[in-house]
Amino acid sequence: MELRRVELLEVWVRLKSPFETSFGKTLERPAILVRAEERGGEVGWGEVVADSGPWYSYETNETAWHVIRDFILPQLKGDVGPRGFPALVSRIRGHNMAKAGVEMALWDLAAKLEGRPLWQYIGGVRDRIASGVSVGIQPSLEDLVRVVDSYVQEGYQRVKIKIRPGYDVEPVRRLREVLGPSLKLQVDANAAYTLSDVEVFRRLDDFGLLMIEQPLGWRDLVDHAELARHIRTPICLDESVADADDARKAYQLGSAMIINVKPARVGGLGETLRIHDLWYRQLGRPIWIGGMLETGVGRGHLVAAATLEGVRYPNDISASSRYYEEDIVEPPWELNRDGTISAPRASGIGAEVLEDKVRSAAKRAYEFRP
Ligand code: OSB
Ligand code: MG
Repeated sequence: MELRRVELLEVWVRLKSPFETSFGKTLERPAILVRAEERGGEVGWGEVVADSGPWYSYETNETAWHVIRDFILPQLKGDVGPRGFPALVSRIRGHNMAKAGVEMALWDLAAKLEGRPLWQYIGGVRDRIASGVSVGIQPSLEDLVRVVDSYVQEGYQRVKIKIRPGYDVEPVRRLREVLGPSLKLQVDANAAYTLSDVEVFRRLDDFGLLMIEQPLGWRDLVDHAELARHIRTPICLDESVADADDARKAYQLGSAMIINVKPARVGGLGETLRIHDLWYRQLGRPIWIGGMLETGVGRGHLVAAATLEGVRYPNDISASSRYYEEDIVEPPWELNRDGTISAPRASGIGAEVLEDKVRSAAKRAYEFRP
């Protein structure tokens, strides 16, 4: 397809409640929305999830704005599509969130041009996805129990809690005591531990967790493989897997049984599909889809990814209302009573962006004409 213009619109969105992890606390986050319009006037949307500081990864909204404006957009001349996009930007090392935001706008656009929901366009196999919730570090264990219980009442199929040194075994023990052994529970350390903490993970083995997400270094594969030899709970990698090649190495080393695939972290839906092909189709191991507190735009892409066959655990894809007072799409993403989110019937990501609202709220904008 031939593009007429591509716009970047940066909005800041405020969370309903602060989201605290081992690397910091988020109250408000930048979202760079990518609006790609082709010659016939059809429009696709993507979202860049890079935060304002380089804490989860080295990318920030500033680095993403720079890399997209100065290096990615100039490549979008002539006939471009989502499948050919990775080759256009392959000279750019890293900056996967910047690439993903643009790539996903092209996927939404390509699916819309064919009049098909994005999830069907990428080969998804289910029309509802299992929804879990990721719960930040809480001021007290009482707060944690109250917050987790309210999400369980809403119907979320599993709970992930953030942990960090000093806030790990006790929160898990408390949740098991109060909410029982059948709650699907897992923890995410966001790389806050080292191999010298193996005893913490041995103790967590007693609580029947589904998995432990990214316990060790953000780029590490070797130490995770060593840790896996000392504990029973499966290890799930998040930060350490930036592409399908990392996934292959994680398999060869024995670093993980499961991968939390975040389309933004791996550079988009194309690389998501490659990881899925390798990890699930070839190696027979499960994935699930993680989030980065996306607005309704990025969430649409997450929902599409979660319809892939190899997604075998509930996802970090919650309803719009879990994050924001008001979303920037219509309809907002809603949780069904059975703890699922329905994959849309409408074409593309299946939700309309509230464009007037986005334009009037935008802190900055940039327009590229190929
Ligand atoms: O590690 O999965 C993570 C949010 C921001 C940065 C990192 C992570 C998270 C989450 C939230 O856990 C998942 C969601 O979008 O609900
Ligand atoms: Mg994580």
